[in-house]
Amino acid sequence: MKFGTVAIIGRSNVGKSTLLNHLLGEKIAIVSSKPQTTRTRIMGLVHVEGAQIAFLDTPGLHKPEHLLNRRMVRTAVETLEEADLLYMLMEATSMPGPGDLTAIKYMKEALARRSRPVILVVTKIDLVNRHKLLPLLERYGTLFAWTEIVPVSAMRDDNIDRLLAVTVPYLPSGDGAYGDDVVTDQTMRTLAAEMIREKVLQETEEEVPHAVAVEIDAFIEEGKLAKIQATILVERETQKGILIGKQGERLKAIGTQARIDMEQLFGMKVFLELWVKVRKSWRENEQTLVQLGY
Ligand SMILES: Nc1nc2c(ncn2[C@@H]2O[C@H](COP(=O)(O)OP(=O)(O)OP(=O)(O)O)[C@@H](O)[C@H]2O)c(=O)[nH]1
Ligand SMILES: [Mg+2]
Repeated sequence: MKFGTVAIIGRSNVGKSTLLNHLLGEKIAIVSSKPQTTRTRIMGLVHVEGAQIAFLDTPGLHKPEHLLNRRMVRTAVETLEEADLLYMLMEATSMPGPGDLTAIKYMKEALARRSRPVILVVTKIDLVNRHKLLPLLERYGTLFAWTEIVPVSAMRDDNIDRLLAVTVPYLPSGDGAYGDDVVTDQTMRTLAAEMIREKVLQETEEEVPHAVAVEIDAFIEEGKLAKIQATILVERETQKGILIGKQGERLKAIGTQARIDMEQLFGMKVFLELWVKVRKSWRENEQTLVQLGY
């Protein structure tokens, strides 16, 4: 039996959370086209023949501007330090950029302290022609002595099984640390908050997505019904106005979409109430960040 932890790392937006969800076959990490979507470490457990693998999704490695972002990068680096095996993700849509090189720098620092196998996962191959992929893989190959290079498309579930098969031999021997029915370490409260935040990210632009956090005020289960009350925090009055929208339309759309997703994931009926509150500069406030689980 093999058991180990695999850190999924890389710059923002390369497809880390999408890969985690498709490795699991279940959506536990939120995804968006905006950078810095993931703010915490998210564990997803995969049980395969002869092995249990704890995948650890991480925030994208980026230049941090706020205390929140410094804590996000710290979370990613800590995960990088702890995991048994690393997946470094880079996109097939472009040659290596400054963000990728920064991610490699963090990785090398961690490996200097403790060497581990690193699999380069080249993501989003559905977006490029086959003949463009080869030179790209060659170029990525020169960046580091990767243990393996596996091109994938998480969105199309292309090569995900192969990635799993390639991974198992590099895991340490040992019994699985979790029960067969464990899928994630995320609580229902956290999943609910994240689903709301995902809809906010999809519905807003520019600085708004980054200035938003979601707090669950109440989560009451009554049989097959969950009554959830949540507050969306923003940093300014103008952002509050944008989130609420004309006659509350945008907030209503966010609530409806989040509720539909929650009902699907939780397998229960959901009654969701949302509020929007301004909390100035919450991204710089240590106490608020801890409270929010960042
Ligand atoms: N076409 C295509 N798009 C993908 C694929 N994987 C991810 N994406 C898209 O890439 C964007 C970023 O995906 P995420 O999974 O949120 O990326 P991430 O690396 O977790 O981003 P952060 O959490 O911000 O660091 C989203 O718009 C995804 O839909 C893929 O295999 N193919
Ligand atoms: Mg992510």
